[in-house]
Amino acid sequence: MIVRQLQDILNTDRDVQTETWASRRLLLREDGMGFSMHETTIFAGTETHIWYKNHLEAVYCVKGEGEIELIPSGEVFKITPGTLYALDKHDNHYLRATTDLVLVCTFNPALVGNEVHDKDGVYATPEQMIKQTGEEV
Ligand code: 9YT
Repeated sequence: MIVRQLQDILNTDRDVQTETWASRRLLLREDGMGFSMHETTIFAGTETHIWYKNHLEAVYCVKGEGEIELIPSGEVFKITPGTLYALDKHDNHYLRATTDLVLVCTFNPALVGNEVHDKDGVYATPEQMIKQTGEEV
């Protein structure tokens, strides 16, 4: 059984920071669950372009306010506490935070470690990540 506290992973390799978000990776591929689970804060006033071509992601909002705009349709969905969205079609989108947005995010396949978006908003595949870090598949 795995029991972990958010405070135990802050400021470790599982605490990944970018200009627009901080992602605390509570479960990763090495934990063997078949998915990863993160607590992610999207910083107030930011816009992030995201396109998970290699992953499915489900997101549950626990705090804050924001929106998603789908590309290219321009359809907008509000995000408030209690909202779940699932990118079941690898949906290309902008994520905007009006206030700090606290989200619980799950990824299938599980993230390997310190994935960040490339210029197109994509995370590398587990195989590409493992090649970069030299870890076993
Ligand atoms: C909602 C979303 O995808 N935000 C970007 C960060 C990502 N959730 C992560 O790596 O935790």
